[in-house]
Amino acid sequence: MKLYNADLSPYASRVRMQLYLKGIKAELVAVAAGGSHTAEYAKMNPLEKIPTLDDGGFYLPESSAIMEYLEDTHPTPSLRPTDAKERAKMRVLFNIADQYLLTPLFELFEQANPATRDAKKVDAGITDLSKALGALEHFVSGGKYAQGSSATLADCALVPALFFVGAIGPFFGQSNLMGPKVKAYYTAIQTDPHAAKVVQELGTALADYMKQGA
Ligand SMILES: N[C@@H](CCC(=O)N[C@@H](CS)C(=O)NCC(=O)O)C(=O)O
Repeated sequence: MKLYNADLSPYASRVRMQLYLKGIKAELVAVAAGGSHTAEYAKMNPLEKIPTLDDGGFYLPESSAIMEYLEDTHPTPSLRPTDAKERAKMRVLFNIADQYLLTPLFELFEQANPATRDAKKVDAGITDLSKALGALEHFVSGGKYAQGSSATLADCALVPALFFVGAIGPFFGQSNLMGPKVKAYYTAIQTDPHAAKVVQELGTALADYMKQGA
């Protein structure tokens, strides 16, 4: 099995965290910047996005579809709660990371350079991000895992998103955006070696990216 990956991608990072948590040995194939927009890549994934899973010639795009597929094909350990209400809550937490956190984070990332910054876009981004973090504060447990006593797909999505909250906020003088439960959760989840590995990979990839941009 292969995962077409970029260490800095929050979408690929959530799949890597799932692979680590489940002990699935997949080959990580690094896709260079722009590499998803080649004819060869588009044959596997016409959406031209990272990640793509290759399971023996079965090519699957979209991180959430990949993650559900991996749960179906590798059921243990399960990262989906069995209780219907807990499973539904996992999907809410996942969507908060996937849509409500990542959308303003990408918008803010584009405004990182003070020389070309649009103050209105920054204000809108910080407002949306704060609102999403407020919703997360409502739903998250505040313990080691986003919900319950073991890792779920929600943790896989939240860890990369919260890494970017911590990394991007300071560009705009916002180093304290997380509420107390989210902050406690993000600190505690990093005692899980698989989460810590993903945070470390993201940190290295971001440092490399900043060096290239400088
Ligand atoms: N909905 C997709 C989003 C994937 C995505 O946007 N990946 C980014 C990397 S962070 C990408 O491939 N960007 C390349 C581009 O759009 O040119 C998923 O969940 O996999």
